[in-house]
Amino acid sequence: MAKKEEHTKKTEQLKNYTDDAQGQPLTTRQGVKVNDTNNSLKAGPRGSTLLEDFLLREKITSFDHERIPERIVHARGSGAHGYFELYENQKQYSKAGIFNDTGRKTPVFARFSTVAGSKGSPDLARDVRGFAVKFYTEEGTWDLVGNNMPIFFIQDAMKFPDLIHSVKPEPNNEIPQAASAHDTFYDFISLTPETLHNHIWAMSDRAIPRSLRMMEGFGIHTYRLINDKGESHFVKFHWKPVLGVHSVTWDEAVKINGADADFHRRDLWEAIESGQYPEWELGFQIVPEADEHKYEFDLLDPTKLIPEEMVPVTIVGKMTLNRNPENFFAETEQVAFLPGNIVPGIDFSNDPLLQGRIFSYRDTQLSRLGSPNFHQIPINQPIRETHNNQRDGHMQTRIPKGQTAYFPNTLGGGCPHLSKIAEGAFSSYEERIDANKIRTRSESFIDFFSQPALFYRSLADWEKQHVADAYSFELGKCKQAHIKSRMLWMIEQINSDLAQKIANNLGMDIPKSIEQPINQAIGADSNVEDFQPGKAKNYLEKSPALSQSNTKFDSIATRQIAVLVGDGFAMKDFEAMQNVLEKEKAVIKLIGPHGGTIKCDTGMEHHVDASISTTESVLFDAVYIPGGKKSIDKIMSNGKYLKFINEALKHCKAIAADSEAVMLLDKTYVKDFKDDKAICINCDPKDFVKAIAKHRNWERMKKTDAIPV
Ligand code: HDE
Repeated sequence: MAKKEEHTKKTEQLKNYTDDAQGQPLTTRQGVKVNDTNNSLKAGPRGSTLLEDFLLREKITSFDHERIPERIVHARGSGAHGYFELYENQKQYSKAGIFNDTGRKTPVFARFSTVAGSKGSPDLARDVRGFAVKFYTEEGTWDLVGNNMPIFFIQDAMKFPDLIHSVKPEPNNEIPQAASAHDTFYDFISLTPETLHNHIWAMSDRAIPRSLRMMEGFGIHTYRLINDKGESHFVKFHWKPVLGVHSVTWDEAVKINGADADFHRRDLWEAIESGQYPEWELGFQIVPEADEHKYEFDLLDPTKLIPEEMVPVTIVGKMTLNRNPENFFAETEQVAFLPGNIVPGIDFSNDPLLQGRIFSYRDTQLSRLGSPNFHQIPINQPIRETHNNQRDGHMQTRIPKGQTAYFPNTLGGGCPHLSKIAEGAFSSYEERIDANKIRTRSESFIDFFSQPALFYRSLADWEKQHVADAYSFELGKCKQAHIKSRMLWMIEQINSDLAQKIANNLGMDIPKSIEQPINQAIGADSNVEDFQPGKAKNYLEKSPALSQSNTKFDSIATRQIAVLVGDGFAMKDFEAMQNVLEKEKAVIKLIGPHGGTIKCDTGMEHHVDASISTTESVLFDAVYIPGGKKSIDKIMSNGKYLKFINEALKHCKAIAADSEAVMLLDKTYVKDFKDDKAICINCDPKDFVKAIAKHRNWERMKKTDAIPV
C-alpha cells in the first residue's frame, strides 16, 4: 500500500529541517564542493599525511564525536509519528484542548523501549516496555511517559538508582546484558517487597510481547484532570491496543533474540510502511476528589492499580501511528520525554515517584543531549511559538531579537508578556496541604502482597504456568541460595501453589520464616514494625481485565504466515489459502529451499521471501503447507523444515496443511495432535483464519513438553 502523506502541524514543521541529498553535490560542512572523499592529502603518493588536510580533519572529527550517551534506562527503543483524535468532549473533567476539541488531529511521537538493556540489546528481553508519547498540542507539549504494565517496582523516587543498579549488568564484570535473572536483582527484590507487584507482572507474558503494537500502555501514576471551573478529578491513563494484548512464549523470545534481535523494531517499522497503522485507544479511569480515600490502597502509591472492575476505563480517543522516522538518531534517539511537560487541564498528583520523575528527566537530558537548548532539536520542538527570557547555552540555534532578556521590562515593550489563566496560562491546582516536613513512607503504602495475589488469581491456567516457569528460570539463574530462599518465602505470601511449583523446580524448600525485617526500605530511625506488610488482603476475587485470555481475538491483520514450499507446490491449494488470508490482511511469506524464485505446479514463478536456511519458525505466527508431491518430497528431506513445523507446534501456533502436505505432517510431532483445534488439515481456509486470530491454542501446552525442539 502506498504511504499516505501526513499533514499534521508537526510533520510540516519537521520538513523545514530535513536534508535531501538527491541530485546534490557532496560538500564540506561549510558548503565547499568536494572532488575526492576517498584519499587524504599527502606529501607524495606514499605520504606522510598533511596536517593541512581540512577535508580529512572535518570528516574524521565529525565521526569521532558521532555518539551521545545512551539513555541510562530505556536505551533500546523504537519510535514513530502519528496523531491523536478525541472521540467525545471531556470538558467536564479537563480544560486541555486535546480533551475538548474533537475536530483536532494532535500530532504525536511515540517511543517504545525495553528498560534494562543497552541500545544494541535484543528486543525480546524479559523486561518492562516503555510506552512514551509526546503530544504536540496547540497549548504546548504534553508528554505521557508510561510503561506497558500499570504499576511500578518502587514507591519513592529515592529508590530508583538502587532498583536500576540492581537490575543492570553487575558492576564488577558487566554481566548479564538485558536480563534480570541474576543475583543482584533478586537480592534487591527480596529485600524490597514493594517491588513484588511489578515483579510478578514482569514474570508474566506481558514482559515478552508479540509486538509493540499488541501491548497496553499505562501512565501508572495517578494524575489530575482540571476543568475550566478549576475542579480536579484524579485520573489514571490507559492505552488499549486495537489488535489486543498478545505475547510470545519464553522459548520463542530466547530464540527470536538470536534469529532477529530487531524483531519488535522491524515489526513496528514494517507495519507502518505497509499502511497497517498501529492504533491504541486512550482511556481514563476517573476518581472524584471525594473518593480519594475510598479504596483499600492509596491512589498515590504507584505499586497499586485500580482494578477496572472497581473503576471502569472510559475510552476517550485514539492514537494512530502512521509515519516512520526519517532518521533514527535525529528523531528516535534525540527525542526527550519529560513527565514534567504538562499543559493546562492536566496536573500532577503527590505520588512520590512521579514527583521525583518531574526532576529526573530534564536533568538526564542535559547530559544526554548536552545543553538546556535540547527543546530546540526539531523532534522536541513544540508546534506553537515559544518566547521567554531563557538564553544562550551550548547549541543555541535561535536568534532571539531585541535589547531585553528579563522581566519585567519597558525596553522590550513588556514582552514577552504574561497571560491570565483565562487566556490559557498554566496554573497549578491549589491543593490544600497542612503537614510536617518528614522523610518517611506513608503507612497507607504498606501492603505489598494483596495486588500481586489478585494479579495471579486473575490469570488463566496457561498464564499461571508461564509465570511459574518464568520465576523458575529467573531464580534458577541465581547463584545464592539465601536469595532464592527469601524469594520463595515472598512468593508464598502471594500464592502457595505458585511458590511450591517454583520450589520444586529449584529443588529447594520454602522457608517457614525469613530474616526480619521483611521490608528493609525504611529509615534507620523509623519504627520498623510500622512498615512491615501484613498478609495479602482479598478485596476483589478476580480482575478479568488483567488476564490476556480476555483480550481481543478478532483480527489476523499483520500476522506473519510462513508458507513452506518446494518446487512444484500446488497452486490451487496455495491460491485458495492466499486469497482468504490476504483479504484478512495477513502477511504471507514464501519460505523456499533456496532464495530467488520458485515454480509452482502450473509452472508459474513465485518470489521466495526467505530461504529456509535464513529464517526461523519463531519469526512467524502460523504455518501453512500447500500440497504438491514434488514440493513435499523436497521439504520432507530437509530437517530444517521439520524443525520449523515442530517448533510452531510447540509454541501452540496454528498450522494448516493441504493434500500431500499431510504426509509431511506425519513426519513431525503434529501427527500426535491431529484433533487439536488449531491444526487445520484440508480445512476451509476460514477455519485457519479463526485459529490464527486466537493467537495461540494454549490448551495444547499440556502436551507440548515432550516435543524436543
Ligand atoms: Fe523513567 N527514566 N524513571 N520511568 N522512563 C527515563 O529519562 C526515572 C519510571 C520511562 O523513550 C530516563 O530520558 C526515575 C516510571 C520511559 O525516551 C530517566 C524514575 C515509568 C522512559 C528516568 C523513573 C518510567 C524513561 C532515562 C523513578 C513509567 C523512556 C532517559 C522516580 C510510568 C523515555 C530519559 C524515552 C526514561 C528516570 C520511573 C517510564 C533517567 C528517576 C514509573 C518510558 O530520566
